[in-house]
Amino acid sequence: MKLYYAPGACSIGIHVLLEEIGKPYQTEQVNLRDGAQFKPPFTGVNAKAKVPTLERDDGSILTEFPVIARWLARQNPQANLIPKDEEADTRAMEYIVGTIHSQDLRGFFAPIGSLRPNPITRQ
Ligand SMILES: N[C@@H](CCC(=O)N[C@@H](CS)C(=O)NCC(=O)O)C(=O)O
Repeated sequence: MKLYYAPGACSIGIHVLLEEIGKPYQTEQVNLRDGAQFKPPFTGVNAKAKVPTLERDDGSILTEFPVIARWLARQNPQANLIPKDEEADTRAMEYIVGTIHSQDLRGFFAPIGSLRPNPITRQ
């Protein structure tokens, strides 16, 4: 497997999952500041020009953070990354997609106390 990532980007979440799973993987940095996402060879990998992008061992490409996260979790049940119960699984995905991906990842990079909570979710 190979994770295409960028420093300071949400691809860190997939990187964390790969570390949790503990199986070998490769990484390739995509320099978003230089616009590498809009140029070959990366556009040949993911025409949506976004990280995270995951190349699986069969060469196929997965895009979209929640999709990659879910696939990794389901492929690696020993890592206990996702609940087996359907309702708990649904709620976990709701949290991951709505809260961790869209809001909390900012917290990795922003100074403590500099973020205002979402006025609706208060998180
Ligand atoms: N819907 C995508 C969004 C991914 C995304 O926005 N990635 C950002 C980094 S956090 C990116 O690659 N930005 C490059 C750009 O928009 O040019 C997902 O869930 O994976």
